[in-house]
Amino acid sequence: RHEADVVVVGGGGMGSAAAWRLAGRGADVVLLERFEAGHVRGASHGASRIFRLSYAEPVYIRLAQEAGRSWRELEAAAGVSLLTVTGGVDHGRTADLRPLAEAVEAAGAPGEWLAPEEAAERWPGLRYDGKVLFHPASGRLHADDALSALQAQAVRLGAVVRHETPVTSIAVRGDDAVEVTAGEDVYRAKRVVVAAGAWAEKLLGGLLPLPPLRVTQEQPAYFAPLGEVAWPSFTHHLDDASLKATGFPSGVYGLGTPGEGVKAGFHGTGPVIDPDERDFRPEPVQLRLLREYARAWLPGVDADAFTPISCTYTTTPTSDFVLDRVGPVVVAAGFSGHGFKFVPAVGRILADLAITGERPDARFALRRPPVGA
Ligand code: PYC
Repeated sequence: RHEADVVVVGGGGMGSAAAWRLAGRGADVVLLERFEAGHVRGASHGASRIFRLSYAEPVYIRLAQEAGRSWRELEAAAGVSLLTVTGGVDHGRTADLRPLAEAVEAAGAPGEWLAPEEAAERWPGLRYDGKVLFHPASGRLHADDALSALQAQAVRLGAVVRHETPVTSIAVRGDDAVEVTAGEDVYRAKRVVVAAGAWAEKLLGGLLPLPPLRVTQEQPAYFAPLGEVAWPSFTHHLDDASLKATGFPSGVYGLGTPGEGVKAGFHGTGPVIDPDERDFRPEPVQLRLLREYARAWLPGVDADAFTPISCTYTTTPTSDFVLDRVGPVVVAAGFSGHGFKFVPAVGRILADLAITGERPDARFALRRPPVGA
């Protein structure tokens, strides 16, 4: 039997950031992660993630702005480089990018329209067919290094991090009492923070009113670059009309990743899976479409030279995150494939929820039964 102020379940980005922020605020924290350090079974592994402030919704812009500052704080504490500003672009001839541009401008974030020729001169690895929205503050996060830094800093501040420790049950014993069982061990704490990624429903389904969470296996790839050119992070908005014309299943994102190649992927189109029954096998239809995409839109890569990547998305119906608390149980779930950039800001929110109960924007609330139901 073990005692702690807070047990964090899940050692991906969100759980690790929660442990860092909680330990920094003086809490006695134990972080339990079911797999080994550096595993690739979740959604926080790999060499790159997009960092961007470019959201149409102010709440996400503010959260990304906070995260940007916190990434720098973590870099300074850990003495590592995690966020590289490369600039980023949104493009797509048929997409209406004006709401995005307006939201970014209203939030005081930098942004600029470029003609397609101008964009092609700056970043010849991409092809453009319309006006391009340029975001100078966007860039690349090193996900693996970020995870190591978060856990190391949490430990430096007094947290205990245990890998290969799968949690089998969570039992609420009172408003300030919860028992977390991992094999033979029972951890008794005032709070539990559950940031279990694809396993959220399995661990919390009976305890909390989670929205439907769709767990998918996604299939991006690293493509071999053809030359030494600069790469922005990019979002190519292929809307319904252009989808019909091209056969591509959705919007495409990507970014240059030194040492690995140019990462590109369709956003949230993979098959629904059980995270305990994944085959990790490259998905041939998605890979074929991705190569066709690269051939058509990424003149800076060899479309036939690529390394497949496998990861999971856990997606809510609105793609909004769930960050909330019921009794002693704090939940972080449903990052819907766009969460990593926000990791340290989410860590702060989870620490607030656990320590003071302060809730973030109502957009992140759990579904609650209607009054009278
Ligand atoms: O945040 O832009 C993003 C993103 C796209 C796909 C994965 N993350």
